[in-house]
Amino acid sequence: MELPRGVEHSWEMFNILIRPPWFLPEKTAINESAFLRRREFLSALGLGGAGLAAAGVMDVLGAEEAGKESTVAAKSRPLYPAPRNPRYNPGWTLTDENVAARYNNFYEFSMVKNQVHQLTGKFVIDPWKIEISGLVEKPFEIDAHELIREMPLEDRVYRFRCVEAWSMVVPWTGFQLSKLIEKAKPKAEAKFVRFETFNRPDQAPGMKGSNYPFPYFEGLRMDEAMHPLTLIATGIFGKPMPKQHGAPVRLIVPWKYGYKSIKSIVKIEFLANQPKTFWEVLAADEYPFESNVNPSIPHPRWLQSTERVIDTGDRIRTLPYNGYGDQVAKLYSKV
Ligand SMILES: Nc1nc2c(c(=O)[nH]1)N[C@H]1C(S)=C(S)[C@@H](COP(=O)(O)O)O[C@H]1N2
Ligand SMILES: [Mo]
Repeated sequence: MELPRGVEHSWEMFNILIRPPWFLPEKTAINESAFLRRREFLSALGLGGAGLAAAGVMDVLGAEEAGKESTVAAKSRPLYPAPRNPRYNPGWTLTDENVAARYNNFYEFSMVKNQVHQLTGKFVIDPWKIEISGLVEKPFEIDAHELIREMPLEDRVYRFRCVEAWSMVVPWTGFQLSKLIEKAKPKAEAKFVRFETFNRPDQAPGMKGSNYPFPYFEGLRMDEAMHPLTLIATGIFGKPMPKQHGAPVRLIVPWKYGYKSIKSIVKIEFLANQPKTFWEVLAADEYPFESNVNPSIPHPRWLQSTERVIDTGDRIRTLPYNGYGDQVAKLYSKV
């Protein structure tokens, strides 16, 4: 959202073909998924990475694709797909899985969406310690993978709306954050929850020499955190969370702009006062703490009334609270 200023966004909003040299059109991303399907096909035939390296495909796919499946993914594979919760199973058309997996905001790796998935090769997601601290009865630490196996996982289809005016519809796997909060037993003074992402420049190339205030941090009010729509997501499309989507665990708050949905969480802290958030620190007028999806309040640099569906390219109307108003509007009605 920062570096692509006036470039990414003008392209998003007006489809103007002014692009920096590193910009790869989405057509390229779609071609890459053809490469991946070819790779899956070859590995089914017993032709592994070596054959592909010879074919020169490895350079295109990057380290992530060359790496073995992580132990965390292997251990949790039997948990997926989790049962779909019928309450969150509307008839919406799902976004193409391969398009979603190559169109990621994850600035710790890259500011270029279709490069993120290629730069996660060194990112270690197992073991993964999560610290639960602050205003709780008993602070504790738990391995993310242990947590994933402890919690009852379910599948939910949600709309996801980025502040940059693109959107997707995806099935997340996970559990309600409220269930983890109940485990943590916050004290009565706890009114906010703060989340923090890992801090490992050696594993995440976008963090190296960056001016951003990493590690990424976010926050919710306690009632927002306790809302049944708020998820700790552990997977997507019926599989363990790929690194580029925020493995091993991330937040999903579907009625707020995407940047609230912090990835790869290492710390959950309970606080009496409203914490600062990553994008708020960078530009408070553009990315305030609350950040509910609202088509009638334009971003200072573009409109929010419509959004572009990332796989079809369709431009559709943005809904208040991203379509979840019936469930969340009451949180914001001042009496
Ligand atoms: N740690 C971290 N979390 C993050 C981000 C990030 O850069 N770092 N980007 C946010 C933004 S702006 C969006 S739109 C979503 C993108 O999630 P996706 O790649 O799974 O679609 O992640 C959010 N969570
Ligand atoms: Mo975003």
